[in-house]
Amino acid sequence: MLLYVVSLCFLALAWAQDCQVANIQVMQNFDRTRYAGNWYAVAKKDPEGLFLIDNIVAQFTIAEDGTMTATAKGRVIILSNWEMCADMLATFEETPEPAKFRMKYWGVAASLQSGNDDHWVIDTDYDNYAIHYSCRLLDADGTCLDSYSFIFSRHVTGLRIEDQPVVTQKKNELCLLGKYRRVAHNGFCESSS
Ligand code: RTL
Repeated sequence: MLLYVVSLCFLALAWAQDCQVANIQVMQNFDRTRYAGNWYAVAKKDPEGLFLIDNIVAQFTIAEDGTMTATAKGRVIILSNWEMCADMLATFEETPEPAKFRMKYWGVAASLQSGNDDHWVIDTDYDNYAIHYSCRLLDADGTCLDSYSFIFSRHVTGLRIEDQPVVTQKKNELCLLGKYRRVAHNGFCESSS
């Protein structure tokens, strides 16, 4: 009997997790003014290709007219062995859902990557943690073929113990549990700021 109940629970969990991008729950009543300010990336799931490596700090700004922009820094390696601190800029376009944006981004140096990605805020308490998600490529079955995601903290030291369970749960809901790597902060990008 117990075994039956346990297997039913697992089945229910598997059902709940269909990994369809269209079914991903984002932050309800997202308040961008509370989201503004500095966020340290403490963990990330990488997309295909070149990406920010570590020392990643994002700063979001809300203008008087409500538009959101951001800057980001992070260590990158370009041309296969040239290490530098990437200085990035971004503008955000709204969508009908307040926590879902389109992000146009580019590097201050022209040699850096530019692009246009989804920028979804999955969950945040505004004061400690935020979970970001971006799917770059949708598969024919509605799941994501190429995604990246950041776990942001207001604290460079990482997530508070009490925020870890909810972050783990959200990673799981994104079907990305086990795919994140810790993001180190050792001051690499601080001299150029
Ligand atoms: C995040 C939020 C804040 C603004 C920006 C972001 C993403 C930056 C990316 C940069 C990639 C740079 C590369 C450079 C090497 O050429 C989501 C942190 C701009 C994705 C790969």
